[in-house]
Amino acid sequence: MLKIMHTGDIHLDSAFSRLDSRHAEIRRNELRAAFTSMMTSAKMNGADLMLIAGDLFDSRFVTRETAALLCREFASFGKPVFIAPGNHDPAVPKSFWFRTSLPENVKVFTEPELSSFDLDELNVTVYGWGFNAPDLEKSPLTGKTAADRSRINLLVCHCDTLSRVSSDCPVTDEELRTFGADYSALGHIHNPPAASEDPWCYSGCLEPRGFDETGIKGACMVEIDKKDGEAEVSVRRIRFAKRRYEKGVLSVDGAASQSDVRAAVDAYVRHMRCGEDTLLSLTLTGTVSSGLVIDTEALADNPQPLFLLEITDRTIPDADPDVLERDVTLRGEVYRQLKPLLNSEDPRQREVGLRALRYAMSALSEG
Ligand SMILES: [Mn+2]
Repeated sequence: MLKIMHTGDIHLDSAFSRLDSRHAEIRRNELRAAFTSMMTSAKMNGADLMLIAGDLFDSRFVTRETAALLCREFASFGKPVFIAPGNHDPAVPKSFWFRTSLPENVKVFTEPELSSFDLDELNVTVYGWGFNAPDLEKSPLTGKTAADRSRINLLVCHCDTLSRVSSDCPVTDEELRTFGADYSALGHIHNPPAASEDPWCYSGCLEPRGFDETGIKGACMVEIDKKDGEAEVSVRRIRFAKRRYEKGVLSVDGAASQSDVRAAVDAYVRHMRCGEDTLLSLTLTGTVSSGLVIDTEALADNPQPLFLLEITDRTIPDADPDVLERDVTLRGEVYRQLKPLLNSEDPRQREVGLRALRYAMSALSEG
């Protein structure tokens, strides 16, 4: 039984620039901690080797701290580690891959053509390639097949199987099938598609970095049993991410005050069992009292028990257009002035109109 830890898209040293400096600093440390947890798990689970399918780093700039951490962790793992650089960390001249002396057990695919390493004591051949520029337009797998079917053949690479015109190494399912690896460890797609019967898989990112990477993230523990040329492969996903990003839509229909909205948000957070590991982006919808201006910043400030809360207000003020149209007071006049905006084809213009109407109704209701 061969055990493999398959990871990728770790994006170490990401800036997390959408967060404020305090949260960004926490997240940068957590990203390194997720990497360390993954390495510890590989050791504890008795992995025979590790495949890192690209984008280990977010860019070509690697901090000294991170470089030291990698060397330490890889050396302590002690088993073979294969790395296939991706579009974020290509093996360009003077990059980390050529500047750093990595422990002996680490092998890096620095060429954009298919090559391989043999591990005779495991009867394994590891195939792969690496980006040597930010773009890789041609599939290195075209017309290739794994040479010796009596061995366990593995492939590790950063590629895009979802688009045939990708500049991030387009590879087709057919090419993977024809190549015939017993397992292909892929990187690039951060939200991996649902598991299929095919012997290849995207690990997904190790730690999510934005609201486009929702759900639980981690790496794959792969087990391969090969007898008489037939491989049995099982893939288990393990969570290593310290945090999760979630998106939600909450109707606050009928809310008349900021405290009504706050109560609804609190109830939602409890109901969804979101805790301190969660960064939540919540969109408020529904029809609310026409004088209510929801203070989204106040709601997002100190968002216990969440790590971070972002609120988008998409509610509609409860104002009857027919009544306002005939209203001879200032309220009616404001409405008639804002009507072109409120009925605009452009959703941005409509939003401006709605917001203006809310502020006006709020001001007028307070006399
Ligand atoms: Mn990536």
